[in-house]
Amino acid sequence: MNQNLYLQFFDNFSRQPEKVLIDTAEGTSYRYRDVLDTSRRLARVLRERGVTPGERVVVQVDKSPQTVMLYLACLQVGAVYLPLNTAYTEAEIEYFLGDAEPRLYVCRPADRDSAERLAERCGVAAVETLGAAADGSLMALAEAAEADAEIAELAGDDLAAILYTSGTTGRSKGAMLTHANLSANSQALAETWRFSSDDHLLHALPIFHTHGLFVACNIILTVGASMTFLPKLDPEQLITLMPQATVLMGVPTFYTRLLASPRLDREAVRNMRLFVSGSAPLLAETHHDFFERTGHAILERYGMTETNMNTSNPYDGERRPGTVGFALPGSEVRITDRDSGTVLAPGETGLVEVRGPNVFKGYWRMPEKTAAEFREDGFFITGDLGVIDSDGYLSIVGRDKDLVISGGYNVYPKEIEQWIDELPEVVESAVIGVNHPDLGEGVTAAVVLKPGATLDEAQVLAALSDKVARYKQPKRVFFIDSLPRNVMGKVQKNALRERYADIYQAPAAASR
Ligand code: MCA
Ligand code: AMP
Repeated sequence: MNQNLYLQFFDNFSRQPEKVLIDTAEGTSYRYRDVLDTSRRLARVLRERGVTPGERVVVQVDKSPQTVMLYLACLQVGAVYLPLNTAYTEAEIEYFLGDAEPRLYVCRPADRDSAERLAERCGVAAVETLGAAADGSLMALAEAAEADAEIAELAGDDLAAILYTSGTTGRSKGAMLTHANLSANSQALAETWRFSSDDHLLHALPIFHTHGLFVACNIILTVGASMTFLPKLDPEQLITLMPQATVLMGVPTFYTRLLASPRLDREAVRNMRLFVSGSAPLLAETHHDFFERTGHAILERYGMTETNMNTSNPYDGERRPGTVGFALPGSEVRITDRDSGTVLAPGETGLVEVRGPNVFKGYWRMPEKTAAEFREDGFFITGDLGVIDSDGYLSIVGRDKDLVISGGYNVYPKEIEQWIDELPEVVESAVIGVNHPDLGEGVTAAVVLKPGATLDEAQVLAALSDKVARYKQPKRVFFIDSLPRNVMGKVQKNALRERYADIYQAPAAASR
């Protein structure tokens, strides 16, 4: 049987062709039949460009309904969809192109020249462009192409997507997600969160990561619902649109910014049935404040690029602030001892490990890294620290991995430290996440200079500007005489976090 994820969505296109699938704040709407037609034309273009099953299509474009059509076309022809954060710099993209060896690279129209340069350097055969206003060479080709209805025959284990996640050491790793992974997870979520074709989602997340693409779009496509695509978070716009919607998905910053608006009240949310939060810890305080103001208990869930979604608070039943709920249907979660690997009892804190059809196939061309993160019995070691209480609720209490999560985006300190350490004036540096009222954690650097060297904050930031995406760059840089170390010589990042704990709390410093 053909296990292509595309087939999980396909019935909705024939069942309800006239229904709107995606609309925009500007008033443009795309019915199921429009999306099907354009995605089939794009499928033809992909095939004409020589994209065959298993080949990668790298996509770094602004959010638009056409991006979803391209994603569907990739699924249809069996290509591996590889979205990239639009904030990535040329230096970052070059690595991804070289590592993934895509057949086609789709970029923003304004990036065409640099994309062609990069493609040539990395041996990528074809470059096309796609703009947020449905402009660019790809859509022009699609308009001229015949619709292609052939659906690639695939096994569940075949790759649907690769998403790069940075690592605690060295190079970024491409997480290989299969058709079966994405299919199982969107079905489990649709069931757990009681999605139906009557739902209308407010979609203000980016669509180059798991949250906005697989959690949000795949659920909508699975149940035949609809969504409003918004280019980015604008809390006032969300509040204005809530009366026409039923569900919102966001990172915690969505909810703190919504709460900052006096317009958020019970009347504004009267038509909404569900608010979901994930990608970073939601403060219990935010959960309580939101409940006070709206009468809605935000439903917090926990996931990872490698595993899709693992756990969720219940739809019916108590949504406990500060917890991420229970394993999704078909998935398992356990807590193990960090050193011995033995399974721990409820109430004991240890490593969070997960197993299930949602868990990825491995890292692209990195079998050893993949093997190192799985137990022999198939559990994946997430690198998060957690505890399961006596009622079965999981809480994420920390991270074993050195990771900062800023506004829902992951930043691996090592990557930033390496660039700072390359500066001739610098002896060493440590990058940490410090409590930030808007972003949860603010990327912060502590830098030790060579004796007699001079360097200021602006110079460090300028040196990073073309190296790493803006959201990864420190919000503040501090200079210190030496980094605090334990007896083993390991940098004590906790001590640094304490030292700088208040820097983003003062109103002036909190500004971005
Ligand atoms: C933007 N900026 C940021 C961030 N976003 N800085 C640090 N962290 C961020 N997250 C910077 C920009 O570079 C810019 O800097 C300035 O802030 C304003 O940019 P703007 O685009 O206007 O930002 P914004 O609209 O205020 O965005 C903040 C945001 C956004 C709404 C929190 O980052 C966002 O939508 N985050 C969601 C991320 C996400 O989808 N994560 C899911 C990953 P300057 O002005 O200096 O140039 S998937 C995942 O984690 C797993 C699987 C899971 O469980 O979901
Ligand atoms: P990513 O690698 O971008 O997919 O980010 C995954 C990481 O985000 C997880 O390993 C967790 O550390 C974190 N995360 C996601 N959801 C939550 C949540 N609800 N609470 C705490 N941490 C979360």
